[in-house]
Amino acid sequence: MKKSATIGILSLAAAFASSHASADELSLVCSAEQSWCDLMASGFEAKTGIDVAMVRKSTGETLAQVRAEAGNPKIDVWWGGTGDPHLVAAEEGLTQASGADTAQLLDWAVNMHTISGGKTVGIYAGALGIAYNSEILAEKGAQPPACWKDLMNPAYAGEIQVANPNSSGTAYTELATFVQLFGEDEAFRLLKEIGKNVNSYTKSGSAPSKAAARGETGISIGFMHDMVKLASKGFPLKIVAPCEGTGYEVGAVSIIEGAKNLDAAKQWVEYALDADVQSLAQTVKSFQVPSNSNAKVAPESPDLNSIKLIDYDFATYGSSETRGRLLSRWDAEVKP
Ligand code: S7P
Repeated sequence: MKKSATIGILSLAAAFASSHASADELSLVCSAEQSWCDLMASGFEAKTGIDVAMVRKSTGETLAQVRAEAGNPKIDVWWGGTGDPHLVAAEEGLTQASGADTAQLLDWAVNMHTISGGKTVGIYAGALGIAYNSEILAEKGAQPPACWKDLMNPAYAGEIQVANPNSSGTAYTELATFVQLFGEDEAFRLLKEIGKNVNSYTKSGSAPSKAAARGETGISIGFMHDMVKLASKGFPLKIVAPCEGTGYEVGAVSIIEGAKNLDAAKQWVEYALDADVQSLAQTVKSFQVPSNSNAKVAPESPDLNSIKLIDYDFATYGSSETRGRLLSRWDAEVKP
């Protein structure tokens, strides 16, 4: 055989091999905190012998990737991140039924499974809140906020940080929460007013509270469990459950439509819903409430029963039309 033909066959074989990944691999995008992502991936590898290739991405960014790769996905499983974009992916046919066993799961986790026709399922929950750096506000002589509407106070000029809802599931939860609490037009008016005090719209939802902890900004909006994690490390961060009430997330896991490692992906979903696996989250200071009713809840986890939570409408705010419309409006009216 001529040398050029041999090279051709070898490269065809290599191309075939790369498009038919072996059964002991799993390609994962993780939208939770890096330390929890790493713990989950290494635990799965140890348990199953399946190699996990993982990247960490924010929730909105992951949805954009899954949309861009529709028909030829590079990802098998999307684990973590707020549930609304997982529901959007399900509605758009970008994810598939996982056959998840929901028998031990709490109602809010099963709800995601039901709404999506079995294409996503809840793995944890957490409430949205406000954090402030007590040293910074004291230096400025500013009173701490107690309500969402307090964030319009000119005393906080340049002191508020929050993520961009296009890339961040956390910030989309905030946008959807405002619309559900105040009505759409009033929500956008408030977000625009608060925007006058915002110093930066970050890509990732947990970045603002990290910045507040380090003293780079006075106030952040984000998930309370991320704030608790930082406060438990000794940062001067105080956490506020807003007086008007607040929204919450149900973090989710989904298998991508056309996943090349479907069997491994289904094993991941089973693993992610396991009570013992979920109980390990607190060892890396991830303090969300686990979805398996037999998993251990960390003493540090914000108690969702004692926070004034809205009845978050996941079917509506996790729909492709509503998310797209609210993000376009945010771009037109709030984005600097
Ligand atoms: O840090 C954990 C967490 O708050 O991050 C997820 C979040 O959606 C991912 O960050 P983005 O806001 O950047 O998308 C939450 O699901 C999770 O609780």
